[in-house]
Amino acid sequence: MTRHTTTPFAGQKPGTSGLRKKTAVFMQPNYLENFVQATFDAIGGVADKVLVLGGDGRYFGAQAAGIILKMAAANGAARVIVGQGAWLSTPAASHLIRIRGAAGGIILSASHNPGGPDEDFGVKYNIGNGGPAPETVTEAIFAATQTITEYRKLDVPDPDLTVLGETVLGAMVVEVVDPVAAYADLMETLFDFKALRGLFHEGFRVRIDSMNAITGPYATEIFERRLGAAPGSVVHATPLPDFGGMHPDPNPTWAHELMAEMMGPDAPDFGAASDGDGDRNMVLGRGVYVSPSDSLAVLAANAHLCPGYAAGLKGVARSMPTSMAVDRVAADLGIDCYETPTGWKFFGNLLDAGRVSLCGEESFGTGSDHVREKDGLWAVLMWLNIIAVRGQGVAEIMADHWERFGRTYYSRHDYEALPVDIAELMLNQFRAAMPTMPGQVVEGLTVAAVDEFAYADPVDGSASSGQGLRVLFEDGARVVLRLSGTGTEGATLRVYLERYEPGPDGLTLDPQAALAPVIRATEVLVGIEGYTGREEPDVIT
Ligand code: G16
Repeated sequence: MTRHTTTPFAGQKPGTSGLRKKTAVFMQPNYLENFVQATFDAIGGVADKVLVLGGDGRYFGAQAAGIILKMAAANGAARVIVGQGAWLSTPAASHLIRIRGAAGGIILSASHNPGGPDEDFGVKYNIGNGGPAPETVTEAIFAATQTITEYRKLDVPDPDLTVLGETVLGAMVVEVVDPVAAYADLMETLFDFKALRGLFHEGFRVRIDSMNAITGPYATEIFERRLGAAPGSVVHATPLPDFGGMHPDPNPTWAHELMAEMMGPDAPDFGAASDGDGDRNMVLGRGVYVSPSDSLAVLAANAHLCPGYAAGLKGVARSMPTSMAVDRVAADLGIDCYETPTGWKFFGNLLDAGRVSLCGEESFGTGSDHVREKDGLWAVLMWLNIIAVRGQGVAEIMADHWERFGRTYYSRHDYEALPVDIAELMLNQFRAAMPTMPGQVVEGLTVAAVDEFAYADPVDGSASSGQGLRVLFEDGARVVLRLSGTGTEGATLRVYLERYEPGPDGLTLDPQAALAPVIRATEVLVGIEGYTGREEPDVIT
């Protein structure tokens, strides 16, 4: 019996990056099955197709993989390539889809959200280019979830995913692969591993915090085995179902152990943290935190020092709320810089069309055309390659960058788990007041323009509206407001703040101090405390 009748669940609408819900929601009978069958139906079925499957090791991941394999078999798939133990980092899954010519892949992860029976789970579908499904596909999936009446699943025991090699499930081949090898090999083609080995041989010290999530095995293989970093350089290196209680979001708040180490006495030369599924990164030097927007700008300015990018960049792209630091680098290099809505899926067309080779977001994501996802360890390797070639530490590289391009002070303030109606009311009131704002002087800043970001994809013309409210001030300062599309509890308000300082003076301020007038002006214009009762953000990046 492979056909099972079912009825729709409300709210199976993919957000910024796939469907994310509390684990218990996903574990209720038919919930995962409905979403997976809707995905298969929305992409025209999976009969005779090859798929990739894996996830970040979080609770319910292996069980979900078993269910999905039995569904793929019942739906007639030819082969599913699955990471051993149902493990694959998101960038590694993207790479496997591409090199194996798969029709697409399913990634089991709620990314940077905590994991465990009381925390979060997620499922996202990536298309044949290796990248997240675009909105046309996610909308078709959502539509299918609303009318679903049956799903297909073989009634057989779960396949064994602990042993490498091929087995047969119904008429489908299940191919269990080493999750790390192909990805680590790809990294060797992009970066100068000989120079990096030299760096470590000379005693360069790193601390790579994998936050008990999926990058542990990847980082251990690449840094400790292939590059000769000291044993123990990778910490929290074993993926655990609940991430050992860590919140695998690589930012100063959640990666506080790494922050303390890097800001403390006898800090290593370089530090980095990854998120649950390995696509995000946070970069630190001894005593220095690098904001993600600055990291993108530094990588763009120095990419040519790495073998895989020696020919120069075709163009760069950033999400709209990401700071404009990379725009200044692009202007200097004479290459295009694209501004897209939040969500890696919006970079896919630009990468496929060869318009850009490097992209990034303020949300700790950077990547290139080597895959179609952001890639945390890739970013770390690029930084180390640049350090090895320039012979400078992170602090010197940052100082040099700001001296050359000026500094874009940047910070994001998050207000988490707000009541949805309050958050929406606040933004609706702001929207209604927008026409009255230009020309107003607030906390010494003059409002130059206010708008709501909309995007027309320059490659296929697809349009996306309602992508963030923007206030531009006359001195070039900016604030952006939007609600997160990745949370699972209430609404998360994100407030993105920036101000440009051309230098040569004023390049070494504390970002919160440098942004104080913009922060005050935002409070006057939006009234966050009045609506929410919150005096402080929950997370500051
Ligand atoms: C996802 C998306 C990113 C996005 C981030 C934050 O990252 O892939 O493109 O910037 O969420 O989105 P939001 O502000 O809507 O929460 P990840 O690492 O969670 O897949």
